[in-house]
Amino acid sequence: MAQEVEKKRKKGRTPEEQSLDPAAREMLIRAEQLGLTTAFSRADAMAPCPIGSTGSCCHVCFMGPCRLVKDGQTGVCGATIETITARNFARAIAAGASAHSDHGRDLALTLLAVAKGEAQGYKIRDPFKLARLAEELGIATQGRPVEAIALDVGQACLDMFGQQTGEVRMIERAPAKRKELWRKYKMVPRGIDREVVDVLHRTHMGDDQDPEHILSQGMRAALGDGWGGSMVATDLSDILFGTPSPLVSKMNLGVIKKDEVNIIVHGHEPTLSEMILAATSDPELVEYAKQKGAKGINLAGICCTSNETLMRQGVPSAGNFLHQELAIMTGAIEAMVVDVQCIMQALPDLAQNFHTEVITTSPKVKITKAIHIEFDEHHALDIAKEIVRRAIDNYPNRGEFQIPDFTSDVVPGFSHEYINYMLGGSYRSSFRPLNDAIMSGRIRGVVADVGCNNPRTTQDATHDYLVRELLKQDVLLVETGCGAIASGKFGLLLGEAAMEWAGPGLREVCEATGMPPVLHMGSCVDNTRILTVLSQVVAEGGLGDDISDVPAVGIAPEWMSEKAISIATYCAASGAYVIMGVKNPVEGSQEVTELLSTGWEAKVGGKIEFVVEPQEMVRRALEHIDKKRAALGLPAYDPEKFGRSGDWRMQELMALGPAERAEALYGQPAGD
Ligand code: BF8
Repeated sequence: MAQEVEKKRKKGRTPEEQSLDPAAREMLIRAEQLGLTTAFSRADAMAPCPIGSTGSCCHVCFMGPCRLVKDGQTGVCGATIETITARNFARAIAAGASAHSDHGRDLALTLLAVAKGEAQGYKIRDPFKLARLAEELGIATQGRPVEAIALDVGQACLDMFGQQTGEVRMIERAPAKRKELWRKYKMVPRGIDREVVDVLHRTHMGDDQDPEHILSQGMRAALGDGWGGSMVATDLSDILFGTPSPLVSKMNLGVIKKDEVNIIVHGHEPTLSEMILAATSDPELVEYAKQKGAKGINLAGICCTSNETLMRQGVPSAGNFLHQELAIMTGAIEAMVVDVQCIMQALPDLAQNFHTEVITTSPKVKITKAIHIEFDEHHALDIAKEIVRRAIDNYPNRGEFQIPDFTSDVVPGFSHEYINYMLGGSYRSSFRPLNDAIMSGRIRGVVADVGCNNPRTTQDATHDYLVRELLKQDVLLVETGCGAIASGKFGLLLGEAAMEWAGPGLREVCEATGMPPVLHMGSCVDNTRILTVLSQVVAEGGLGDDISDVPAVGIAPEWMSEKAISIATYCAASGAYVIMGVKNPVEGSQEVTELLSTGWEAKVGGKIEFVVEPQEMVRRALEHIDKKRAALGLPAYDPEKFGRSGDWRMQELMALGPAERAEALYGQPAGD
């Protein structure tokens, strides 16, 4: 069999080259044995378009598309390579910001429906967060029923999308200096939708043709995502489904159960998946599953839907973006229920080889050959039950299956509220201990490892490399999206990772607080939690007076989506240094490449650089962190200075004989 597989593999990579994950490798071998394609094999078979991939193809009008391949060449209208690459990049920001922000809008509509008593099965799980947000938005809370506050908050959030003038309210969370800078450059979003429309307008044929000017509006639209749509999504999800705090769960394809009805929720919005979760524990449906010969109903997630249900309810994660086909490939999935974003069109065709039903649910997303059961929050629980019943009915149709026996324990659930509480305790919750640890050099700096998988790289390999190397350098890691799932699959979202990987100073902090050295902060919309943490760290004092002063870096090493471009842009516009892997989408223009890096750094203090080599990503991240430490007048990072306390120290001491131990502890041998 192995030889046959080898013969079939014409020029593609081996499973070891395609993924770092042993569960994925097992499924990739199965795919070859069954003669099925995956995103991995399709990526191997199809080289990226050499013109489009560098941002050099202009298709904003129908005199073209114009493909610029020679120095000095222009499009039919005279558009230069600089204008074309900048326009393409800005349009990607607009699309990414739209996807994130629409997610936020749907949650505002759900909150309004809940407030009016029209959303079946939902309730407000975090009324305290609702009250805090209400106060922030200038909405009265004293003596008012929760529903009345929710109605006003939902409406205020919804209004931010269609607002035409003024400033999106959430930017008030940013440090004062940052807001001044945004105001100076007219970059404060006036309304979430408005800035996206502005990008689409000005990149239409014959409008804005100055790359710097186009990209400046790109930043404005992205800020409308990060400090607008996505921030609304995070806050309202917490209010409706609970603000995360640490819990224990499992990750990887081994969470699929051989003797239960397996349902995978995949996509992004928690509104549907939370109801499916409720339906899977309905006693009648559990009994129905047993009648069909299953031991129960097992729910697992993929992609950011997984992050949403994992962070709040501990629902196990079957994996990240590139696991969606591999989960179906097990042959043990009765239903894959999807909503929006990051859903491969290949799923329904692949599912035809098994008994799996792919069920689309969003009014915005239909896929040919998938079953469409449209979701509506007014009848959410009934629809969720219908879907679960359908999956149970499908259980007897299951044929031969193969579930990789790989899972890892994980501890996710680090909302910014919990990090605040964890560091300071309930009586003095604050970011002071984190600031102190960074200022003393115990923690060298912070890196956010975020973003997707991309089949053009080895799945998870760069995420994994970065995390381990940066931990060794006493860098605290925060993670979201598919990057967090990559770390989870390799056992890095656990306190034990500090003992194994963290440098001496970081290990001391982890031992003292009990926190893991890699904090899973949620889905991609929850990158806003990172913005909030950075703003609160600045407010706490000692690490400068703007986000751009903090020794912190964002890295999206395996990115692939337009949402990743929007996130990178709002982080840079907020003052962060962002490294993106895989490839440079504006490679066609050196000028625009520099504009995004040195140009933006001079203007807003943050920048985007495209770096393919993982070692170079680490080098640049550390260099930036050390540069920011020096600018703040903090002591230079010195790994020798810390690590002389805590469990690690205890282990060292216990390994010594009694006399040496006494000498190490008290400076003199016992009995002297
Ligand atoms: O929003 S990290 S592959 S799942 S785009 Fe998609 Fe990328 Fe995963 Fe979540 Ni984010």
